[in-house]
Amino acid sequence: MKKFSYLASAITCAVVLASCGDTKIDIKDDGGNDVPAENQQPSVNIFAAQMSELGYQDIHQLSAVNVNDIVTALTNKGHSASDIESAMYENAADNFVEHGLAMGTWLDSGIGQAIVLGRHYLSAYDLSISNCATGGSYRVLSNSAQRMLLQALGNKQIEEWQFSGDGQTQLVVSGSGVDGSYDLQDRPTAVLAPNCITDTGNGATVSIKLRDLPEQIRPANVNYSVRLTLDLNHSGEEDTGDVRVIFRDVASMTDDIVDISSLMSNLFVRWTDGISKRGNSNPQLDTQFTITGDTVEFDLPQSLHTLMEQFDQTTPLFVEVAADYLVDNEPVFGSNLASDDGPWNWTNVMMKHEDRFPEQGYVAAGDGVEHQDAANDQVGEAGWVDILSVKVEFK
Ligand SMILES: [Ca+2]
Ligand SMILES: [Ca+2]
Repeated sequence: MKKFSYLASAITCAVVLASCGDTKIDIKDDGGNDVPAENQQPSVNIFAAQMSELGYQDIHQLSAVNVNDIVTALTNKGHSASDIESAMYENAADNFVEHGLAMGTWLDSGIGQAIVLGRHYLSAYDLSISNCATGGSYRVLSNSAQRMLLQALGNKQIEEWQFSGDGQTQLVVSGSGVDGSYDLQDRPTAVLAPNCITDTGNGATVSIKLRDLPEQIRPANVNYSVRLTLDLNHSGEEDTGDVRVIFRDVASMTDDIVDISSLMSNLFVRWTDGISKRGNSNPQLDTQFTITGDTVEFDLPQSLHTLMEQFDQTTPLFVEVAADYLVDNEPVFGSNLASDDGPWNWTNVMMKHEDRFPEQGYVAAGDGVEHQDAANDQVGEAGWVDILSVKVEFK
């Protein structure tokens, strides 16, 4: 059973979703919602104390063997695996970039491998099979310019990787499962590929019930979006290793009226901390969804992306729904009825109507739990954005 290991240090990262030019997509995250929860571990310094007791002084000098010694000693003293994990992380260095390694997506195109370096996490991908990727995320326990101690999120194994190269344009990695010579990429397209493993058989559906999902919208007048953010690495913030699913209208300069069921849903993968990349540069990252009444249900199989293998009932998540209205009034249109909720009966139309669940931070997904959100607690008047419930069901 995993536990939540929230960062003790709040890192406010302004998250900007890259605009891609071909659409009016303009979904700007406010970093203010991303403050990590308080670290709740009971014994912050147990790792450091044990380290010292065993004669180790500097976490940056520890090897994987040293760390395993310390973990074994703590286990023998009766500390739980989750406490040790928290304590270990608490002691980990917060200096990934300070050692001169550029964050971002690194690619060894010769052997088909990519590494996405974030502030506290990295994801490693095998791209040797064309049009798909396998991989996993690691927590950075300690690092220096030449070496890094990592813990795999999946099997919790601790690994020690060595680095050489200038760390800005070139990175040579050894001692890892992804040894190679990497170049820093301008664009992260390499990792925007579906999971090579398609028969995992697992995955989840996420149902988001709104007070009044409109039947039709006019995309020229509103940016409408439903966003699901999964903290797959349990860091308590949005960073490398996380994904986001966005259901949104595709802009059009025309005055077209479109059915809500014609909107798009895509998986977005981080190419480094702070920046999300539109996932649908690979159409295989389009996510399936179903509209039933006022509910949007996303189908999220693990085959969608290798990072989705981390999605389970302990995964922290939040949902945001927004209707950013660009005009100050809009009469009833299309198949909508005057009695439906809509801009024709709001006092203030031209604003960003918005709701979030939970109101702050994250909630653990659960399995089959219908998380309730208050009605009418949205910013603005739009029932279109008012979340009533969120439910995750694993298959
Ligand atoms: Ca995270
Ligand atoms: Ca609500």
